[in-house]
Amino acid sequence: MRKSIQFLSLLSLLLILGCQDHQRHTYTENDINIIPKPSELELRPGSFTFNNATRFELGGLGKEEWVRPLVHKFRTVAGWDLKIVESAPTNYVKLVEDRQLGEEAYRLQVEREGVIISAKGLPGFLYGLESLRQLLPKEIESNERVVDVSWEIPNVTINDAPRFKWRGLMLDVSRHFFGKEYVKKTIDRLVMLKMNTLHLHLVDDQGWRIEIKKYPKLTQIGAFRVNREDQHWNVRDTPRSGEDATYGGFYTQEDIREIVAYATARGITVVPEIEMPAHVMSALAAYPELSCFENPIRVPPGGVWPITEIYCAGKEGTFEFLEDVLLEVMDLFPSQYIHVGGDEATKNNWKICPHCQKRIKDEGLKNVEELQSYFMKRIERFVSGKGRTLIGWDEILEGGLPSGATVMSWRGMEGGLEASKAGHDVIMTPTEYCYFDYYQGDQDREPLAFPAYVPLRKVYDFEPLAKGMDPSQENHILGGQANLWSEYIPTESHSEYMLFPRVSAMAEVLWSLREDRDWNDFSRRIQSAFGRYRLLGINYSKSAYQLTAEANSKDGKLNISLKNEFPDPTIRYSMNGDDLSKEGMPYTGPITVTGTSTLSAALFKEGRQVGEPFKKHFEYHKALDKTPEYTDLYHENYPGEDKQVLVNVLRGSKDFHDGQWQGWLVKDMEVIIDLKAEEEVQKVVVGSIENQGAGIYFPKGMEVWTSLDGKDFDSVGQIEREYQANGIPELRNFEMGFEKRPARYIKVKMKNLEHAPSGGDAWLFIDEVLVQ
Ligand code: TNX
Repeated sequence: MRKSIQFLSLLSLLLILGCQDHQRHTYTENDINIIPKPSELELRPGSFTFNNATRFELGGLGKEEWVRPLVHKFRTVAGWDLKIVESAPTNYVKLVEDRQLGEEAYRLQVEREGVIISAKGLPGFLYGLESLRQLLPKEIESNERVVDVSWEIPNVTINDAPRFKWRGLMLDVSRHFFGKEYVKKTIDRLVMLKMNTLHLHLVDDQGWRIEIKKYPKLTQIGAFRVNREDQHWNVRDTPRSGEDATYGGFYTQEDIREIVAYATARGITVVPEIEMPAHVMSALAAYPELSCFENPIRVPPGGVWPITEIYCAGKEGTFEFLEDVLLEVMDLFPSQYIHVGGDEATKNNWKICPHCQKRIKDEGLKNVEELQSYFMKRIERFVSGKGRTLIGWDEILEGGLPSGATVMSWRGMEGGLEASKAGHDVIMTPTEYCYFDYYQGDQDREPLAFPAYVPLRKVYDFEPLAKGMDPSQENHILGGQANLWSEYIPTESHSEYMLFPRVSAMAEVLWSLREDRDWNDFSRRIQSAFGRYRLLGINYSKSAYQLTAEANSKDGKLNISLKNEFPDPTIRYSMNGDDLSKEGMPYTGPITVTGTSTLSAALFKEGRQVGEPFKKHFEYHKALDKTPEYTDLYHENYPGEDKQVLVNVLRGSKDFHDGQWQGWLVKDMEVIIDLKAEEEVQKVVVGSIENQGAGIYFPKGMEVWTSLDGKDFDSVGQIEREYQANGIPELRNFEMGFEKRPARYIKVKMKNLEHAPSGGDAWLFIDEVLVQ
């Protein structure tokens, strides 16, 4: 009896195993979602399945820490304690040294017996392990036990190596400070994406973030500012006298050593940036003697523009200070490259400073541009004298580039083209593809950001080699980098939101072969990666799921087309607020909106709504498609997308570049609209935007007139409005109601504030004049 039970249970075990074997996956290329895409991948039939007897064989390489993260993951998700052993004849993950492979290359072979990763050393082994991790089911990223998952991976051979050797991310830890734990977390994520450079922007006006033993006030004073986090970056009140500077932080030298060691063990180089000669008000607040006129200044709590408080280029003391600082920095950072900024210096002080003028004379320089060049060349000599290589932003080209300098090209690709032609190395970081402080979705739906637009697709379209480069220039392009400036990014979760998923697109641009770049294929892989990011607790952005609308009006009717960046989107829409998942109609082509209504729409995947829904209200009115006549034409930079833009029913968004806005600088907006026939009118509504940080202000008044003949106009009302400080971009309607009256012509005037309270000329922006 007993025997037969045993026999039965053995039978059922075999059956279960047999079934499992049966249920084994048949994989296709579409099941492989590695980002960045490997340069060579062969998929073979069959698979390997991890179980609690799988062993790691390191072949005497002795680098247990390389595989520890994966061992740890299996302990978490499966409860296994996978062993590291001398030799595992079967059921193995083996690391095998292969001296023939390139510095960062690896080979990953998966067979029924196990996995073999070959590389020359670090970081190839890590990259192989990262690809292995991405072959595993996404649940491997879970931080709790998971059941019903078979840890099976397809049989593949991957031969992989990067296209570019500089695959960078810059974190601006000055405008907002991010602690060392976040930096280490970010390093882990860069390794996951096979990126290899972390550039830390350690110095800027709003905070000095690295302890320098010889100059303790840099962090005692320079690392803290008064707290104005409740105000828009560009309109923050300056510190009041006696007010404590409480907001900020810095890395001690111990912290820096910890970060650098952590990065080095993961194949990542940390490149420090010590800004000069501008973006250094934090240093001048601590040591005013380093400036031309030694004005006592405080660390500014927000944006400063233009930046006129800069280091004095005449005093020897400035150079002594900078050399001392750089010595400590070079001692902490083994990086070959030392970044010294060089951007955005307004040299007004240099023009009138006796020290600077003397320097200009003594050195036979022509002007302050050449003085900046002198400054950077002198620092370059110091840095290269210590065996390191200087990097600067592309402004270091102005007035003569220091020999031996590497250029980070940010104002487009031109700086990089010029520098590479002159035989200098270049890292490409043009704003329009690489600035992750810019919006990645609709400005009305996104958290406040720098007012420009770099969606996921745009990052993916980045190409570091410019057209027209010859092969020798191409060889000077070391790679590219994403820059996360942090003026608008106060928290870690917000930083993650701005980084992901755009940094994954950047990783692929910089690693994968140019001919493999395929948006449709990436779309599939990135959406699969979202599942991993979720399990990893990364606050990634879902903005790529947003719908964008394009509209045109014709013969008094609006046609709206809806789009999404990902291919073949399933979109449902409804008019007037119906529940999209129940009553939503499938979107098949442009929707005609014939009267006042609200359009809602959303993207659906496998029957479920993904991303935020899209919602727009269209208010029909009597001026639709009429032609406004302007007293003073709008500014040539802001004409709107066509002549009818003020009366096309389409409203502007907070993106004042979206084509729906017309702008007037200092001047008022005054238009006359001919309704083409006598109509009963009783209200005029005018849409405006305020973005004080960008110099755009609500009107200071409004007046409306009506007329029957276009000659005699009756004023029907007038409003005056006081200026109010306003920290955030805001849309607002200005309304004028009056007793119903017949009219054919409507005249509307919106008064420009003319002069911004902070100085400078004021913009007035209008998107629509509604006549009701
Ligand atoms: C320009 S890029 C800057 C930064 C700002 C950034 C905002 C560069 C060298 N300078 O100081 O943070 O724009 O996007």
